[in-house]
Amino acid sequence: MDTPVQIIDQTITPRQLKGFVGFSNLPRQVHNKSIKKGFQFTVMVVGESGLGKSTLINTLFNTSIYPNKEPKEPTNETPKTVDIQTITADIEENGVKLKLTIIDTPGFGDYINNENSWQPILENIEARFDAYLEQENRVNRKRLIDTRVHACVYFIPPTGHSLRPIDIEFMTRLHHRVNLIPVIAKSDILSDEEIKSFKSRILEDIAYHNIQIYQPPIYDNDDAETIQENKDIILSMPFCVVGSDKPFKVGNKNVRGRKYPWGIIEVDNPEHCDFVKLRQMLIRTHMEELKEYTNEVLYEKYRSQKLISSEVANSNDTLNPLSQLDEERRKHELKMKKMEAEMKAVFDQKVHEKETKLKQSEDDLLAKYKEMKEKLEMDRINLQERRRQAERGGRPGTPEKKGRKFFK
Ligand SMILES: Nc1nc2c(ncn2[C@@H]2O[C@H](COP(=O)(O)OP(=O)(O)OP(=O)(O)O)[C@@H](O)[C@H]2O)c(=O)[nH]1
Ligand SMILES: [Mg+2]
Repeated sequence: MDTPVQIIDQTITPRQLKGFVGFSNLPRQVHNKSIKKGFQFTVMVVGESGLGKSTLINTLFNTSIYPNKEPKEPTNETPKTVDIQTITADIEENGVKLKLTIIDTPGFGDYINNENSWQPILENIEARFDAYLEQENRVNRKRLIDTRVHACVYFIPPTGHSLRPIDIEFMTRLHHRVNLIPVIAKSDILSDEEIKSFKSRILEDIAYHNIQIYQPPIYDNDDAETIQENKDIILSMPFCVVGSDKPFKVGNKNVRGRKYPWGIIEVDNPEHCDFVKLRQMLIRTHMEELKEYTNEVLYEKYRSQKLISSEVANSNDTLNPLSQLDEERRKHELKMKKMEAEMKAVFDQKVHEKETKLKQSEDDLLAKYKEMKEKLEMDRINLQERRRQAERGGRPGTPEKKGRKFFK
């Protein structure tokens, strides 16, 4: 006999453990597993040629992910579209492995007509979503390889004015598919004042166009220090960055920076630029957040939009039986109407041909009739003439005599 399920009032009472149980080790277990598997992280860099994309990536990961550039062979050919290049690097720090993928977009904004520069980039991001979706739909989903783009660093040229139409277009087209992190490139060429006003102008433009850039979340249960750190990060956006892998001696320290006649701009000095804050957010504190947001919000939105559109397409294919009958009847009626029209056209054609023929023979008959009539008339005249001659006594040409007597 089954015992009926009892609904028990579940008042949760905190219990004191009498000794060490061990589940506090759970975060460590998860952590160790992730370390063993290694982490995957994919960053995209977008910006015009020469804005320092490759240099910044090398500076961020403190390694030569990008080899030194070979000087380009002069060529008459200019590529017509944005090219997309992928570099993968396995890096390791204190036993933690990171499979880093950098997606570079040389050619963005480099053409006379840059109208659709954003398109191949959006297509690339969506193709990566599709690849993930395809893996999720497989029967064996044990080892999903995540090649989705987790962050897109967008390089704004250091003009000091405001966002250009191409920047606004790019961000508007991409913000619902990727975590956008706008940065002011080569900010060492701008003064502190210029950076301040440029930043606020950019933020105004971003707000005006309802562009969503990545915002690190602030959790109430974080410690005060983390909350302050996150607030500082948010306040510094869009980060003004400087890239350099050249070390210089400052005092007795080696620093990475760019040398000017008046001094050195240090990459890793938060007083000099926001490079440290970008690295903090992208690599040290929010890498997992960026991945989660990509998975739970951006990818989820893409996936459901895709499902809805494929359902609509399917529902057009599979109508219910009644509408299927209706559809068939409609098709049949159309076919009948078409046949009717064709038959009528053939009939009209035939009638027309017959009419033309009849008209022709009517004309022929009329002509024949006329001819015969004329012939008959001639015959009649001839006969009359002969009759008159016969009456005159067979002498043609003799006029009739008056008072002529007949013998009996
Ligand atoms: N002043 C200044 N120059 C920089 C900075 N970052 C890079 N550069 C210089 O700018 C030039 C181009 O840098 P790259 O990193 O190759 O630029 P890129 O955006 O990758 O260029 P493409 O690969 O052609 O798209 C190099 O001479 C760099 O040394 C920076 O922050 N400030
Ligand atoms: Mg480059």
